[in-house]
Amino acid sequence: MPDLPPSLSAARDGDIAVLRLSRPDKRNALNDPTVLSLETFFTGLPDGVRAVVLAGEGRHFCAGLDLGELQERDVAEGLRHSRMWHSVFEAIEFGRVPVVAVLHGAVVGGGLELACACHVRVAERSAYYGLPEGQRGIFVGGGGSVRVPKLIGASRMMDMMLTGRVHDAAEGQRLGLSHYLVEDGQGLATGLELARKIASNAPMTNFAVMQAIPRIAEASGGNGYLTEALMAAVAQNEGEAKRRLRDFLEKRAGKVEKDG
Ligand code: 1HE
Repeated sequence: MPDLPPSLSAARDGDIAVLRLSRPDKRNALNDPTVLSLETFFTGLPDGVRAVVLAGEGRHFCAGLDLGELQERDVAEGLRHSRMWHSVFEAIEFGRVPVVAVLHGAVVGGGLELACACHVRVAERSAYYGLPEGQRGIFVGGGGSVRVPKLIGASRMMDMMLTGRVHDAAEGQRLGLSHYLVEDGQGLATGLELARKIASNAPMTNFAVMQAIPRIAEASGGNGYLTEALMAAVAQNEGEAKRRLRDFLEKRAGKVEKDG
C-alpha cells in the first residue's frame, strides 16, 4: 500500500483496500498534504486491489476544506488550488477501481465533494450534508458544482448554498446523495459487503461502468450509443466474459435474486 501521512490510514482486506480519513480531532478536514496523498493512494494502488472503501474516523466523515490552512491566495493561486482538488478527485472518479464511500456525521463542503467523486455511497443515519461555503464567503472548489447537481439537481444545490440548508441522512437518501441508508455502526460492514460484490465482477465490466457511463451520460445520444457498442464489444470479447457466460449456461453461476 502507498506511504501515507498520519491524516490518512489504509488497510488491506483481501482484494479490498480500506482507506480512512484519520484526523478526527479536526473532523477530518482536508489540508493540502491530505488531498495530495489521496491522489498518491489512488494512483498507487497495488494490482491485487479491486475495490476501495473510503471512510472517516471519529464522529464525522469530513468537515471539508481545512479552514485553518486557508491561505491568502491571489487569483492565479486560487485557480491552481481548485484545479489541484479537481485532478485529485478525478483520480478517484476515473481511477482504476470503484470506490464505496461510507458516510457518517458531517459530510460537508469539500467532504461532500469528496463523497460525490466516489462511485457508491453508503450513509449511516447520523450522516448530514451541507455546503457551508456561502457562510464562509467562499465557493465550492472540489468539483461540487459539477458532481452535486448530477445527483440532486442544480436547483437543490443552489438552495443548499444560498440558505445553508442541511439535509439529514433520510432526506439525502431520498434526494439521491446516498445509495444505501443503514443504521449507525453498520456503514463499514455494508461498505465492505458492497465492495466485495464489486470486486467479484469482471474487471473489464467495472472499467466500462466507471469510464463509460459518466461520459455517455454527458454525450449526445448518437455518441453514447456508439461508445456503448464499442465498450460492449470490448467487454464481451474478454476471456472472463466467455467463462462467466459458460458458467451460467452450465448452471454453475448464481441467478439474479431479490435482495433481502
Ligand atoms: C476544522 C474544520 C475545518 C472543524 N477546517 N478545522 N467546512 C466547514 O465550514 C465546516 C466547519 N466545521 C463545522 O461546522 C463543525 O466543526 C462540524 C459540524 C464539522 C463538527 O462539529 P463538532 O462540534 O463535532 O466539532 P468542532 O468543535 O466544531 O471542531 C472540532 C475541531 O475541529 C476544532 O478545532 P479545535 O482546535 O478548536 O479543537 C475545529 O476548529 C476543527 N475543525 N472543521 C479546520 N473545516 C475545495 S473547496 C471546499 C470548500 C469547503 O469545504 S468550505 C466548508 C468548510
